[in-house]
Amino acid sequence: MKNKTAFITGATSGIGMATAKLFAKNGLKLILCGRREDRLKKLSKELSTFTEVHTLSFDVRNKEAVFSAVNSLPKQFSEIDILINNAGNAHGMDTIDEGNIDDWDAMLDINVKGLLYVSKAILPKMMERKSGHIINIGSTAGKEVYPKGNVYCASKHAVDAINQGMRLDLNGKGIKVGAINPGLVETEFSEVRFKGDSEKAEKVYQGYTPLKPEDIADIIWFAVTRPPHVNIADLTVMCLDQASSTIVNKAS
Ligand code: NDP
Ligand code: 8X3
Repeated sequence: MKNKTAFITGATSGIGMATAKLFAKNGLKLILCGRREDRLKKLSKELSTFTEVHTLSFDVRNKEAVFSAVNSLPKQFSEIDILINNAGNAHGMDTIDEGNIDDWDAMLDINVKGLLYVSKAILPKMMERKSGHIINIGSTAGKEVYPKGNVYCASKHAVDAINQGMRLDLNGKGIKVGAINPGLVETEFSEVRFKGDSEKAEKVYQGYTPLKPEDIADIIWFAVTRPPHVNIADLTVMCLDQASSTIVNKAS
């Protein structure tokens, strides 16, 4: 794995950051992405003791910015072996009649279209080299809809469909495609969903032991370290206290 280069979207927080740290400790060259430049700088400094790091700050919603960022990569970072399509969030949690249209736009533009733009920008070189590995971060929300989850669940169901479609279309091209679908993971996810209302965000994880971002990073690492003929196509993971999108045992 030491000579491989990984491109991680959403590396400034949560699952993406934990994955960046684990990859760095294992010596992968890293391209770390996110909008918050201060965090990218800090992370890059921290991980540069382990490996070479390049940062790209762009909003995945902006297709020109996505393509110009990917096309700006210095030569030593231009051959991407692993793409972790992780950037994304939920915005709001409302019934469909009360939902905020700007939240709907954000979720569909970031979680679905952003993932497509980044993949489209990175795929040509993987196709040329007949080699690559794309991991799409889906969700249990991409397998099952929960009350007030409507559009977030739709965006993650779309990730599930895109993951399947990518795998079909890239079959025979030497490129692995797979999804990791986490259940509840304690990250900044709920802070973002509830627009900075920390009390509401904390309540999501009260009374049970949620997954940690490092748990998902471990699974991503497992997926990328399988032998060449093995592709983890679709993996769903929940914490022990969670049985489905709606059933979480809060009495542990
Ligand atoms: P965090 O909020 O901790 O991290 C989200 C990351 O996405 C940040 O690095 C953020 O960077 C980036 N991001 C968000 N919007 C944009 C944008 N417009 N352009 C570029 N980057 C963006 O959440 P998680 O780590 O939990 O989420 C990561 C992924 O995991 C998401 O796809 C989420 O849907 C999925 N997931 C999360 C679960 C959970 O319970 N936490 C469960 C299942 C799936 P920045 O703000 O700097 O741009
Ligand atoms: C994040 C998990 O259950 O909050 O995708 O939708 S959930």
